[in-house]
Amino acid sequence: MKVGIVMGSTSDLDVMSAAFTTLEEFGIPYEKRVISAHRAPALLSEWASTAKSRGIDIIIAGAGGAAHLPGVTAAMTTLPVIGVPISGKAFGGLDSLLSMVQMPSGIPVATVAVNGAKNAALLAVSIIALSDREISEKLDNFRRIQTEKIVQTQI
Ligand code: RP5
Repeated sequence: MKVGIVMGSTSDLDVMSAAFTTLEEFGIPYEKRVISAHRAPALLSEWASTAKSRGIDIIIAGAGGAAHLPGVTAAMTTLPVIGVPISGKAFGGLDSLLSMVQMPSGIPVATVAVNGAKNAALLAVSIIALSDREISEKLDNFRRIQTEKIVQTQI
């Protein structure tokens, strides 16, 4: 199973790199691209419509501002698309969030929190874990360690 990660600009890399590191922790292969829905729509169309045939099972799409990238991607593939709204200089990311979350009925985008690239990757891990016992065990272990850290926290 492979994840496709796409973002609208290199300025999104700081946020989106959390998705790379999380997938790497689980040993999940991924492909990453910078493709703007507005500045390079033909390239996005080609990338999204051929994603399935390249062995991609889940797409994570991050964008800021008028963040149409996840929605447009979802329109061009039936693969699950997880949207990461990225906070820009204005509005604290609310603009990006609303651009993603209010998709028209029939073309869903699973939108995570503003700058929630780590959770986007974990959601992809959960989907992969449904049919991959090894990843499922790694995810259980991740949750166990996370819980132990809280239980052992002294203040
Ligand atoms: C969006 O516009 C990108 O996803 C980015 O978050 C935002 C700003 O892009 P740059 O002007 O920094 O390239 O398309």
